[in-house]
Amino acid sequence: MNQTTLETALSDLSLGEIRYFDAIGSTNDYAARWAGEGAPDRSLVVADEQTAGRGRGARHWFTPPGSALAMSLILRPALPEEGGQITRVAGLGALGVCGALQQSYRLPAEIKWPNDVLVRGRKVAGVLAEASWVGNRLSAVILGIGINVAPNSIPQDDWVGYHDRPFPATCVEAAAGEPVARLALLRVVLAELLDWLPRLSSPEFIRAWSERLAFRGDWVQVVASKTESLEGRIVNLNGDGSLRVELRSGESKSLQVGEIHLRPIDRSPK
Ligand code: BT5
Repeated sequence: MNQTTLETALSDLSLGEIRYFDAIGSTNDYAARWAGEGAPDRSLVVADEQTAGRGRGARHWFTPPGSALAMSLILRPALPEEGGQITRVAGLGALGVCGALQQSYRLPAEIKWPNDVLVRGRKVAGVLAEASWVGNRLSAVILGIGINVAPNSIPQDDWVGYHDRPFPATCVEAAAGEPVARLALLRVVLAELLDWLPRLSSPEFIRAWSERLAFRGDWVQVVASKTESLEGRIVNLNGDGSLRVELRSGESKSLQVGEIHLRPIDRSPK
């Protein structure tokens, strides 16, 4: 992968500028800076390796060279920040990855709300949507996506970020059982995203996202912080992309994207 092969592979997509790096700290950090300097809408940052890849909060995202996809798409919102825009962009990223995995490899990809893509219960990709502000005006939303492609991209037990890894991980090659060309996969993911982008507020987008929800109808533990968690059953998505859960009391609660983690509750007989 290099600047030329990347530009050639993506030449039929309506993107802004494209910048490729052999190694970078975090593509999201670079994209936020570039957005502040006036990067055109739909500009893309891609790196072969990230040395400081980020998940939500203070978590790390593992991106060794030659085996993963790490990208950030700069989206210039047409509207000022309205409720749920960041949430929907995170959903857009997850839905784009799911669509591409289904279309290219017939993989049954699911979304662990809000931002993980799972295949058969293992995490294959993560999405990090972040707002970039100029003063109090939302200037861009940065859509970061990391996909494990080859086995090397799966974090091992001795990796620094392992201690808080709540989910077993996999990669596209292991799940599909065949070699995967990173650029071809990247192209399909971006084509899917760009296809949904104009319809982010439409009921069909919410429906498509909803249909991909992992653990729908299941009881999950919703972890909001170290000291705060509750149990609920996943009902559905609301129109703004927030997650509707039903609590044990029967009360319905809507969860917004933030520091929320879902953990399935295993109720199978031991
Ligand atoms: C995420 O956060 O899953 C969002 C990851 C977004 C990464 C992309 S790559 C391009 C762009 N630039 C960035 O700097 N970031 C974005 P979260 O739900 O907080 O999950 C993070 C947790 O996933 C970590 O604490 C680990 O437990 C685990 N993890 C880290 N790397 C992983 C990997 N490669 N595969 C599977 N799990 C991983």
